[in-house]
Amino acid sequence: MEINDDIDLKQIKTELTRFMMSYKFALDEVNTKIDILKQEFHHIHDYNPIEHVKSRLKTPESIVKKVDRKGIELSLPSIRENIRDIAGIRITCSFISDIYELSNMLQNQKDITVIECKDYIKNPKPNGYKSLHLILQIPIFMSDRVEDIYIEVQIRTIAMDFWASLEHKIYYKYNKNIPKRLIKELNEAASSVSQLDEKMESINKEVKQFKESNESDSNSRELLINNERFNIPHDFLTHYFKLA
Ligand code: 0O2
Repeated sequence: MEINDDIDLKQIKTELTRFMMSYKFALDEVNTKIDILKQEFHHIHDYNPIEHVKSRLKTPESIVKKVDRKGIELSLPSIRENIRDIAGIRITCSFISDIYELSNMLQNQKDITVIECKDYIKNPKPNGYKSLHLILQIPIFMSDRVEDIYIEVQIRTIAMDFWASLEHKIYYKYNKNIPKRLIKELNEAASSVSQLDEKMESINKEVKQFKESNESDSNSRELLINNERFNIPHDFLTHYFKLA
């Protein structure tokens, strides 16, 4: 009996580990994509749109709680299909326009399937919560199989993130029963966040236009890649000018 219990526990542990690993691989893959987009974006726009990226795997305890809450079957295939935020990535951007640009760049990747896009920026939650939520699906190639894995990507500005972190703390401090006065104040803070984001966006737009009109680098015969300067070979230039 004891030996059988051991065998069963071992099997369960192996299955659960394989299950969780597939989400870890999905995180690795999407994090690499985000890093490439960040570098490319930096090169094109000459500034870094991503302030920080945080990824997390939902704990098995928290998965089981959600299974309970949603009333779904407690089996791995059912969890795989119904709990779509086991792998989660939160990207914090500088400006609202960066959020949409980054989201489009991700959505246009060939191996990514967009399952759902919830725009809580255009349609904030009643408490004032703002963020862009994407549920994506990505194939993960393993030694003996390919798994299509769901991953949730939340994209928001620094200001939206500041608000959401505080709201989250308050929500749990008051055990989900936030006093009316605080709800009102949080709502007011959410409006201030939106105003700040709009102001920052318009200042950034103006700075960008100023920079573009003063661009002197476009006539230089150098390339800047990974902070290193490279000369464009003379023959390369004459070849291309001949073709033009
Ligand atoms: P954690 O620990 O962040 O993962 P779902 O329960 O996901 O099936 P729902 O509510 O439609 O259904 O999902 P939605 O709206 O996409 O929100 C999921 C996640 O967004 C939450 O995850 C939070 O991270 C964040 N979020 C949504 N609404 C709020 C809010 O009002 N305030 C804050 N601070 N965050 C919010 P979890 O699962 O709650 O937790």
